[in-house]
Amino acid sequence: MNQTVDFHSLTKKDFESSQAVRWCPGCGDHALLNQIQKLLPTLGIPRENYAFISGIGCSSRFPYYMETYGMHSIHGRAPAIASGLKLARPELSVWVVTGDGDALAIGGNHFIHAMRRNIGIKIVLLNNRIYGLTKGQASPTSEIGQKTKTTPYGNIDRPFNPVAVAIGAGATFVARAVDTDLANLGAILKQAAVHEGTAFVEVLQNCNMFADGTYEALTDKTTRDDARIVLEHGKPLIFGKQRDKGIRLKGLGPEVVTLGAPFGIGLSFYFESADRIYFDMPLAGRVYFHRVTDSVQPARANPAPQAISPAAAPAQVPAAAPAPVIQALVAPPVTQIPAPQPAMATTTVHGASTVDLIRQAELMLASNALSEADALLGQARRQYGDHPMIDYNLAVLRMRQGDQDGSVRSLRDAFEHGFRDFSLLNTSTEFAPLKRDPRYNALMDRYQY
Ligand SMILES: Cc1ncc(C[n+]2csc(CCOP(=O)(O)OP(=O)(O)O)c2C)c(N)n1
Ligand code: SF4
Ligand SMILES: [Mg+2]
Repeated sequence: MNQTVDFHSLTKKDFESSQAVRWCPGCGDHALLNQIQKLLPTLGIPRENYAFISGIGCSSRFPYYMETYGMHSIHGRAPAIASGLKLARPELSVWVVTGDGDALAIGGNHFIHAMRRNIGIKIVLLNNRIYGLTKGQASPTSEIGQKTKTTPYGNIDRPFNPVAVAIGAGATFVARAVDTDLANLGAILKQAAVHEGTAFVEVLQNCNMFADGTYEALTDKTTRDDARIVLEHGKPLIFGKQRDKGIRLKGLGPEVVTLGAPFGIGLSFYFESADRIYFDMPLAGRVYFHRVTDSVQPARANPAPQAISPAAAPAQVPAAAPAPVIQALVAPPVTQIPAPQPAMATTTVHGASTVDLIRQAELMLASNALSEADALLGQARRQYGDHPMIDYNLAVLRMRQGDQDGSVRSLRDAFEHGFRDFSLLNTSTEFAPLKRDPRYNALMDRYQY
């Protein structure tokens, strides 16, 4: 590193190394590099107190490009090295930059313990759902059905959700950002930097060489507003291009509703403490809600469970709410689905992956477009064969069609093909009549234990 510069006068340029940046043009990694180089001079930390540690991968080339101390270390082991450094020199700002392969495959064990120990390192995971450096093999975050060099007929493994893994491992700060939304990425990185414990930031990053467009629905102007919820402190969960979508509780599970629509009751949640509340949308219309610590304030329900119009909703933001802090961005899978208009099914299905077909079918179910859902599930079945989520959604569809026998059959197929999401069954109201059917209980007895 060059000579020490007075940290009061540091600029972005002071963090740019002399190394030529060798990522492909258009790679999402550039965005992170830029945002970090912009952020560090604003933190009031001397440059020699920063260290960037990485493993192996395209993303792990990061330390070369930073004019700070750092180490391009061994595959998957960056958290171990960073932990050692942070323990020996707690005054340092120690960052790990890693990839989905580096952090979650070979380095999975180190990653979870770094969260658990909470010693104050900052971990940024560039998740491109692929091994980029080694030219396109499936990673632990590759999607079901994703075609890669190692999965030429489509990936059959369910992907990790890195944020859920981090929460499960006891992380005290988690966030998710998209590489193309620079303002949001920058704001999240700043929050991570000032967080006292270990902070985890997943960056949804496009690899334009080997998994191009994997987050297209999140980044495309025409779909992104309906596909993302930006969690802002003290603000109601409204999203969508028309700002007309919200989240409400259905039974014990949250669901997406259209504000003011006949079936839309309105918002059920406000964020009291965004850094402790996490939403995910692994499949369309289904949202999991987690509290990360016991100290989180209870989510506040809407005063009256009645339809509210989009125009009325902002009035419910507490007047004295602190300045909004963009904390986390939700979630890739749902975003890959176009808005639930039956007409779109025919235009968007062509060439869609099986997982997209299933998600579109779930959206159709959510808007009660039963014949469209049936067609999509049929197409998914022809394309993929047996898949537990095809069966599960067929079971829902059959219930909606009043075909209880068909629903039981589909549910049995779902179990046969590996479906084990019992919490989903327990909380779903779809199967309420079926739960009194002895065949349902027999299935639960057989597969639950
Ligand atoms: C011990 C070891 N095993 C395997 C490899 C080969 N290898 C290099 S990078 C990589 C995966 C990197 O994927 P990811 O972390 O997602 O980084 P990306 O290139 O996508 O940014 C693998 C398997 C290695 N270098 N060392
Ligand atoms: S191969 Fe993919 S991840 Fe690697 S530099 Fe190129 S675009 Fe980025
Ligand atoms: Mg990768």
